[in-house]
Amino acid sequence: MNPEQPPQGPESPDEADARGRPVGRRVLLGTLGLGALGVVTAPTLQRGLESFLAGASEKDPTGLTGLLPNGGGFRYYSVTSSVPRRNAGTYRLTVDGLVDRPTTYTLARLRAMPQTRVVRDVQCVTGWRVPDTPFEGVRLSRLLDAAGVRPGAGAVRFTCFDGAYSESLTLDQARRADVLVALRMRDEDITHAHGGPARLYVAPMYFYKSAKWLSGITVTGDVEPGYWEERGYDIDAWVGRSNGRDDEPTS
Ligand SMILES: Nc1nc2c(c(=O)[nH]1)N[C@H]1C(S)=C(S)[C@@H](COP(=O)(O)O)O[C@H]1N2
Ligand SMILES: [Mo]
Repeated sequence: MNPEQPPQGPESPDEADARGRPVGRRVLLGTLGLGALGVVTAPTLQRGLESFLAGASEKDPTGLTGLLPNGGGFRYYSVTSSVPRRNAGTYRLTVDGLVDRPTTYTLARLRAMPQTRVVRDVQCVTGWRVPDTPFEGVRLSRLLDAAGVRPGAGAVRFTCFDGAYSESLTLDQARRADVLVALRMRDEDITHAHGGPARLYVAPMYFYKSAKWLSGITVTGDVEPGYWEERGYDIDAWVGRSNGRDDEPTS
């Protein structure tokens, strides 16, 4: 069983109902269904829904998944039941480890750097795929070059301000032109639910590599398995060439 997926793995509210899920989840998915139809649009309502989702996850030990309002097919994932909010005033991204110049970035400073836009499909390892999704932000390679990676370094570890999630890439993977510290998604600032104000975006790999709520980039000697990788997912997560799946590559 894929640990990311709820026990019966519903892919839509209707399927969920047909399978006679417990009332709690039916209510949750029904509410999300309304949102997906565009009924929930105001930011304040969306915020309310997010906290409702956070509360619901506490009763669901499998973790929280569901369709987001106006989510365009994306599902909300978090391994924690709540995540603190960071904004332009409070957000910080630290680059440290085997580097000559450890650096802490504010959001303003990241926004002032050259921005790269990448448009690819998004593929989750549980099966869902969203076509042609624009992500925009600072190339990870640029941040690594600015910090000055030391000889002997071989990997990069990512940590998150949810306090739980982590990810990793080899240095070669991290230096790809389609790997970003993304500030925008679908041509809008990344929302809290999608991991804003900044998330990792690793275009050629399953979406679990794209760590939300990114707060730390640490250059290391060797790859350290990330959150899901300690729970069975492949560390080299190329779409279509890992995790026993044969999806069309995304990049
Ligand atoms: N911090 C954090 N990042 C995360 C996750 C998470 O639970 N926590 N889930 C991963 C998985 S499995 C997926 S599919 C995507 C979901 O991103 P979305 O919620 O924006 O659709 O985020 C990835 N990054
Ligand atoms: Mo995922």
